[in-house]
Amino acid sequence: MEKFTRYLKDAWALTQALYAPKKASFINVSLGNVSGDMDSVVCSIVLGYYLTYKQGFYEEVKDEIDPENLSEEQQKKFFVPVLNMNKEDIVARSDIIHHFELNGINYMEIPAYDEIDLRHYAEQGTLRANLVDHNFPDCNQEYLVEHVERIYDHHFEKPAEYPNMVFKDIRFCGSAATLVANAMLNDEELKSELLDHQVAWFASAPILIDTVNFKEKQRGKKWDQIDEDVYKLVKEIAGDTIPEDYFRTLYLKKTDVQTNINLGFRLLARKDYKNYKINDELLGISTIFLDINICDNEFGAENLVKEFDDIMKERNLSMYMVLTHYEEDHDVRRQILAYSHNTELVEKLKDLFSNGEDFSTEPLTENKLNDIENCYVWQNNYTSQSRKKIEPLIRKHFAVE
Ligand SMILES: [Mn+2]
Repeated sequence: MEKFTRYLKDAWALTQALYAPKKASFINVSLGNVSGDMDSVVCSIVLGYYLTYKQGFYEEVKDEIDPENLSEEQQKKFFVPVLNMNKEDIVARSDIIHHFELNGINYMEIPAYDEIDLRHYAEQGTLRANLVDHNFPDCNQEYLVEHVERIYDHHFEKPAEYPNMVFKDIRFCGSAATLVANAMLNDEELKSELLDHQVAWFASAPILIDTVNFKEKQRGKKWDQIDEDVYKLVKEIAGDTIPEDYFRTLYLKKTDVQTNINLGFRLLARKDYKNYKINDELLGISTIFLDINICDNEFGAENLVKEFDDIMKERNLSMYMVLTHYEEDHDVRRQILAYSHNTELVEKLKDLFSNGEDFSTEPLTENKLNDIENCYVWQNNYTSQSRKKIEPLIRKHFAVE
């Protein structure tokens, strides 16, 4: 059996036999960020695979795995990939599902955050966490801090104390997959063994997506030289395995209007979502690939607000926002929605988006969501304003009294 396939099979067998029923005497996890995008999902798997072989798990366990009889020492050498989302939410990621299917990976057999009680293992002191595609745990996962052992990330580094850190590679580039593939490519001992054509193809998807297919205009802003260098090598190994025009295929899977409508707003809200702690308030932001007017027409304003309330309750939010990203006349367009039960908080957001000099917004008066109490929707004419750019502006706005 191919090394990668064997690793995935064993990760699922161990999850069912040991990790999920809290029977493991030790667990190493490889965890992406809570947005659960292609980069995070692919990297948690590829990093887990790499570390498991790197730490010599398969030098000891040569024959078929027998979970019940794995010693603690052996368990310490296995790194289980964990999708940082609830299992049922994976179906919302149409691009990831497509990529998994083409690679022959059954996503239902990749462990998810709600299937393994990491908090339990943290309390027992038998957990080690390897973070990829983020360098600080989500605000609902801060209990992980003292258990973090490795970080591979391409975001701005948050200053933090990690008492058990053994390795980190944090630097600006397009995707965490670049850094994980780079680690494998630089591993003289294992590279030719582990980075076969399937793994190379599997790891290539986030690099393509996050560099926007190496869009020249974004060089130095969204991606860097290392992405280009690593991708060249990865592509050489993957060869013809990578389908023609794969970036476009994945992009369409992610953004196709009908596919997104079919998911329904409940899944859309959870498909590309992040939490932020602003002062003492929790803000949740969903990025969706649909015009908010289409949401209004397809799902109805009343139902949408019910979904806002649901996700706010589920994630303990005091503010909720939706950022849309869609195409019209071959141009990207964006809208902002802000909602809260707390009038004071939502007015503060309204003040920022309506009057802040960093925004060029117009209220979407014809959208029914705008008639709902404490709910505001704007067309945003600055199309570069992603969640990553808006979040610090909100933080700054809330810092001044
Ligand atoms: Mn990333």
